[in-house]
Amino acid sequence: MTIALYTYNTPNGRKISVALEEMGLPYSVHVVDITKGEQFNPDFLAFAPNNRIPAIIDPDGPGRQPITVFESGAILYYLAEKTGKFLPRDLRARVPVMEWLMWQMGGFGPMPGQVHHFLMQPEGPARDYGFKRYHTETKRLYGVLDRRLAGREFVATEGEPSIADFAILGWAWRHERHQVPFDDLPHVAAWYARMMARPAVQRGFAVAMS
Ligand SMILES: N[C@@H](CCC(=O)N[C@@H](CS)C(=O)NCC(=O)O)C(=O)O
Repeated sequence: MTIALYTYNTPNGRKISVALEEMGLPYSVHVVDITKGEQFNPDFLAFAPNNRIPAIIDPDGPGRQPITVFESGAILYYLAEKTGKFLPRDLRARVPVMEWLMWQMGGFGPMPGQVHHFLMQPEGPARDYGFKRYHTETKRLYGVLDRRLAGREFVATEGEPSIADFAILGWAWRHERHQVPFDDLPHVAAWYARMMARPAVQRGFAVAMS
């Protein structure tokens, strides 16, 4: 049965279209235009109470009953559990995936997101302060990621990516917008190229959302 994906052309939205493509799950795309305030539509808020994309409705959830899921990290976890893909069953192997998924959700998303916000502000001391603070923190996070990826193919698994890679990729996709070139991040650059070369990832980023 087809999963309904409520989304928009943003890092958090792209994480889920990438994951759905990688998992080979059928899905329909329902664009929520957040530039027009559609995230406040009561029909959307009924299952996405934080008025943010992405969210999904799976008509074939646990017990073959429908389920709704909001928060991109929770959606990735749900889809991985549903399909048995991109999240190891073994607890020791699963822990690093959850560590790096939480690392993304808690920092490598909120911090570059603030860079995007301050870049849109009128020039002045407030913009400069906000940009410097969040850009510095964003660059620190990229450094953490680069050190983690040294000698590794994927962030938290070996042989194939995990949901943590999909989560992080969504934000790395916007590295030019938050002004972090990969020149001094060789391991991030190699991982990014590796991930972007995957046909399913390309399909996930190509899904029309406007
Ligand atoms: N923690 C949430 C963040 C979702 C989020 O911030 N979504 C943005 C687009 S990337 C949004 O819907 N913004 C709408 C708004 O700010 O009103 C998640 O990972 O799902």
